[in-house]
Amino acid sequence: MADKTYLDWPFFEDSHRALARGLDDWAATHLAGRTHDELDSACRALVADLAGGGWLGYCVPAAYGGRLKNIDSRSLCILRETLARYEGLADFCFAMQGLGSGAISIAGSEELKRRYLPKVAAGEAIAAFAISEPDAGSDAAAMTTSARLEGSHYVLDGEKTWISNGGIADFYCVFARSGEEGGEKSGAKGISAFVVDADTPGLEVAKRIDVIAPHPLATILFNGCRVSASQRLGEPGAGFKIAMQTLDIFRASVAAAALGFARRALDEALARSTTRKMFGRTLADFQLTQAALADMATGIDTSALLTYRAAWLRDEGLRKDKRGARTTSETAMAKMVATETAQQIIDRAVQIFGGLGVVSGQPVEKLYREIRALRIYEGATEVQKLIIAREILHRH
Ligand code: COS
Repeated sequence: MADKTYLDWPFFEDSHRALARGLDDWAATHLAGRTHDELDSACRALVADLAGGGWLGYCVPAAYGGRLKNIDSRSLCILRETLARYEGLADFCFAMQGLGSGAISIAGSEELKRRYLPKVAAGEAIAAFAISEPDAGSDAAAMTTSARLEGSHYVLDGEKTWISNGGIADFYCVFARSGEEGGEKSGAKGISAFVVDADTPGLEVAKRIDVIAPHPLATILFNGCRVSASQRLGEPGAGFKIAMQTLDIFRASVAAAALGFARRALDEALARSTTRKMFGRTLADFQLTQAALADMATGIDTSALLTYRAAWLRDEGLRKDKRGARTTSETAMAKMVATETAQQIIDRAVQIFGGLGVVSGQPVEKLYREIRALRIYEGATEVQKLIIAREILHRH
């Protein structure tokens, strides 16, 4: 039984506690023990189920079919933490509906918001976020995909890779160089954001990528892909900031997902160590096991404090209508600490399970594969360090 005492912390309101309880009950019925054969159909089914439960409504604002007036970071974190504790793929499907549509919620025109966001909440459209390129991952501003304005349309050319939901998405939020401020050499400037429907001529899913914790992932090619200028998000050249603002919201939820994986690992380790007989005692009677369990529990609380601080700060900023308030460094700290710590916690859980811990299909074996990518995507740990340092040096 996962520890829920953190819900009493002052970061939360009663609505968050009710959300955590309701979701936990739903997940126990709909996700526990769920298995799947074919990845794409499993993801489509999960998106439909998450929509049916009303959970995707937390990915978009209420005016466009969502549950709350603004996207609420603490709710996103509770959702991802709980889903990850039960089933990593469900967490993935939920997270991508949010990340893939976040740029529309932040910067879309009224028309784009009305066209796309209600479908995201209803699970009728699957969303994707397309920023990374073969030579522009951590250095996102090095992107070279171009968006050339021709009359009332932009023409997109280039290659995006590591695109989650690539191949099953109905639309992609694409970041490309529209060149307002001097073409390819202008770094973060001169990048614009667009919503591109998956069936737009010139958009091709070139290659699916298999990873250790399988989820839909692909390389996407744009070849003379014509997109109406009305599909642009925000002003020309505002794309990099829109991308960073989107990541500011969802990075805290990556920390929460890591926390969910870590909590599950501790639960599994507790169950195993209190029942496994060894040398006439149980594993949990040994001080070395107790030391491991103590480190795991402390790591979980450390991560949770940073994660929910970041989420609470962002929600408070919105509540006070301080729209400019950035939580960039707090979010980066949470993402870095929670993902790195979860990796260690899960590794310890595998060790406590011994040989059984590396048997395919065991929960801790699955967690071991699932956690790894979180230390890389949405800004690798090394990038989070750069971001934290940049922010504190800037304040200094
Ligand atoms: N919110 C709003 N604006 C932001 C921002 C944020 N969180 N972060 C940066 N900006 C703005 C800056 O203020 C700057 O604007 P001005 O020139 O008007 O001041 C502009 O964006 C460029 O910022 P910066 O100079 O810091 O850009 P860099 O190219 O140096 O950015 C980092 C470096 C590492 C922060 C960036 O490339 C990054 O986050 N990389 C990781 C990308 C990532 O997560 N990739 C995975 C994608 S999803 S799997």
